[in-house]
Amino acid sequence: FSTAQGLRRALDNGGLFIEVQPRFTADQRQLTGGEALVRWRREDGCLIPPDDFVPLAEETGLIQPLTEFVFDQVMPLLARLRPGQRVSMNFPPAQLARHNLTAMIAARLARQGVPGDRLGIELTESALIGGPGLLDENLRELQRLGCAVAIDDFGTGYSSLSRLRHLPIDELKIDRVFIRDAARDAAGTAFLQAIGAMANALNLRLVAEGVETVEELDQARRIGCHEVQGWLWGRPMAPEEFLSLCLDGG
Ligand code: G
Ligand code: G
Ligand code: MN
Ligand code: NA
Repeated sequence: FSTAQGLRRALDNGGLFIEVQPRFTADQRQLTGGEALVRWRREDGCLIPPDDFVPLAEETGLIQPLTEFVFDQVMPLLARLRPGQRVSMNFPPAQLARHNLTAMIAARLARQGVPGDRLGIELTESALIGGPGLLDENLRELQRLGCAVAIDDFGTGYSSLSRLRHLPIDELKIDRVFIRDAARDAAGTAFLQAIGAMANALNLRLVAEGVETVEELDQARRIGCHEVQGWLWGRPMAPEEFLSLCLDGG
């Protein structure tokens, strides 16, 4: 089973790797970039999903080396993207509320010789619980670097609307349960429409997550989602495969 010790060994011995799931414009299906997703291949061969070990990493202090590992994998990809494309990373709130975060990211971008707009930052809505602080400050600085800041899994995390309104963010990624429900019944459709209206009012880009069917794609388009991510158009894949999609122009 998965232990902190096992995860630490994986960090040292190459047991972790990333996949990248592509993102597309909702209307033209043009590739806009992707999302980096970490995976753990345990020594017994089991593939452990991040939902199982990211919380373990957060509890044991391994989240910082894990985040560094993902940076090490993602940064070289950025240099190989087409202009306008970006790869986003997932951050637990605590990792975004660290001192010197922006300086560290700026230095990594400079080392690759790429502009900040190639990197996306995803944070879960639970980050919005609590008052403004270092997190907000960091997000504002990251935006100044050109990084796009997204709220991930939107709709599941009890965020306060007033926080949402004042936070420095660029986009909402609608959790896949709302995309699924919208294609299912009228109440689900109404709910998704409300999310779309709110995002419009707040001037936020909308990304639909977990789009698996044409019906779900239609719903996402109908409420004005700019971008789409999901199995219908692209599963998480090896970074090299993702890069070849990028160069094809998607
Ligand atoms: O495919 P999927 O099972 O990869 O991802 C499940 C969850 O794990 C998502 O909520 C995602 O935010 C989280 N996750 C995936 N990769 C990372 C990562 O590199 N860092 C962190 N902190 N979370 C990740
Ligand atoms: O929480 P976050 O959005 O970062 O996690 C993305 C998760 O959603 C990853 O586990 C990814 O593998 C998964 N995912 C991506 N597209 C789809 C999809 O179309 N259907 C389902 N069921 N999961 C998806
Ligand atoms: Mn995400
Ligand atoms: Na999400």
